[in-house]
Amino acid sequence: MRKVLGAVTALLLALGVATFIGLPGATAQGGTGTIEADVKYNGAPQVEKLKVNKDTEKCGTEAVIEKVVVGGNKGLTNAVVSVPGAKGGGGKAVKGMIDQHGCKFVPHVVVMSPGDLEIKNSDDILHNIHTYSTANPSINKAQPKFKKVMTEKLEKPEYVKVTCDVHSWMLGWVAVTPGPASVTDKDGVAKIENVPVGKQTVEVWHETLGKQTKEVDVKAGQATKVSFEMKK
Ligand SMILES: [Cu+2]
Repeated sequence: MRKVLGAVTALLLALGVATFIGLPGATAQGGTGTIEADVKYNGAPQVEKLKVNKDTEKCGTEAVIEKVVVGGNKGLTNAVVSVPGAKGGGGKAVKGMIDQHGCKFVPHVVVMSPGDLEIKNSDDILHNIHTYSTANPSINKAQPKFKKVMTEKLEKPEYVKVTCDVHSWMLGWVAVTPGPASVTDKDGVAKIENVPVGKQTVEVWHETLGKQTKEVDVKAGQATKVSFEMKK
């Protein structure tokens, strides 16, 4: 009996020490960490320019369609970085919001949790919202100038293309992601907070360069860095 008690005490002590100094394999404490993704593109930017002759007082006379935006140090802008498997982590649901402003969808790429997408019209002219999707029902609705805000539902994870049938050049994307997500900035960097600790798959998606995934190991209260290089 004494031997058994001794062994149990030793085991408890070892576990206690392991937990205290945070050894790998110590009792899981849960918690969340941050992922810092760095997305690069080793190619030329792709920008199209178009003459505009409709609603020019709001739209201007030239439309700039930014398909691939590359910043300093080859950073790729407008890529969605997400952790699709991290459902129900420390993250909160994110409501989608897109604005038809200056005859552009602002922001060009928006991320949201499955649920409501709020569509604004701050132009005081007629716009339309037309989505191209497979998992979600398609939306094709006029948004007259007096309709400042419309709310639509996108319940299923998907990358949804958004256009306006009134202004053919208008193009935006809505990323409906089950887990936490973020969009890369002008340097190609995206930070995702509140990712549950442990092995996670990070997904990067870009409207013209496709998708890539990588595995990371997220540690509590720490930033885990991951780099991607998108190809044509
Ligand atoms: Cu429009």
